[in-house]
Amino acid sequence: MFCPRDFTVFISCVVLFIVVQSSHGSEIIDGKEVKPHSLPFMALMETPMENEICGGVLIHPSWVLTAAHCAAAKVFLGVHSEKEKESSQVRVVKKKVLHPCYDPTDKVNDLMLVKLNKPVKQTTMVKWLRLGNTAKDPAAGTSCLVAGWGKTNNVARKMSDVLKSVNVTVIDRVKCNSPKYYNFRPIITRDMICAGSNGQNHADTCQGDSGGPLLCGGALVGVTSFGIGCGVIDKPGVYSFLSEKQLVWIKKTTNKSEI
Ligand code: 4AZ
Repeated sequence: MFCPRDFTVFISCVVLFIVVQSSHGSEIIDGKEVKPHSLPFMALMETPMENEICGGVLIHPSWVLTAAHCAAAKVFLGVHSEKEKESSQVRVVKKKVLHPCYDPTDKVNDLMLVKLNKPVKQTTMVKWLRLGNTAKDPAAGTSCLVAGWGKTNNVARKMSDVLKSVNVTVIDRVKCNSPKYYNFRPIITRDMICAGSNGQNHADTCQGDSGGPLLCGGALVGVTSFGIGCGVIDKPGVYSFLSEKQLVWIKKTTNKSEI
């Protein structure tokens, strides 16, 4: 006997199959593997239970900038393949400095500075990225680069083994707060940047990419923070913007010798 429930199960399977197929071969979301060590400031961060990862940006021999919601314990520098991370420069988190105004509910100021137990050695594979003194808020439509070892599609449980990157397009804050987009849940503030699809692709960051960089014209402009799902056109990735006041906080914190 034909049951309507069987039909629902059949349709769900077809939809799932199409979703899996359409995202097959897509990386970060819709990106590609980077040339090994072409982003030598990229940090791979592991949580205490080793069950989650985050990205980070080396901005000083002893400091990594990441997201406040990342529970980092171990930091790997000079990694391309996650499987081979133990042969990179491995450091332990000596101190975590959360942004003083970080609020996990509103997701504002999702930034953290991590002090390493020992400075890194600068090599061809490990280099720190110097921050500028002035913030540049990228205009809507600007193409910026994001990178990470995070999930490559919505249904995958696994993270990517190799470092991947994709270009995302900056979306106007008014549009990003509009009903079709985030609808002010949460409010996309001036200290956040929305960036995603160019209209043709599903370019995005995903789980595991948090804490990694948003680079516009080669300059560090933001840090991967959150999003609803991954690769959903009207739910773009949201990045903590390195505004002037955030740059002041970073400079002040990393210049303090007693930390
Ligand atoms: C996360 O959980 C995450 N699609 C990062 C970025 C995005 C979603 C989730 C953006 O780390």
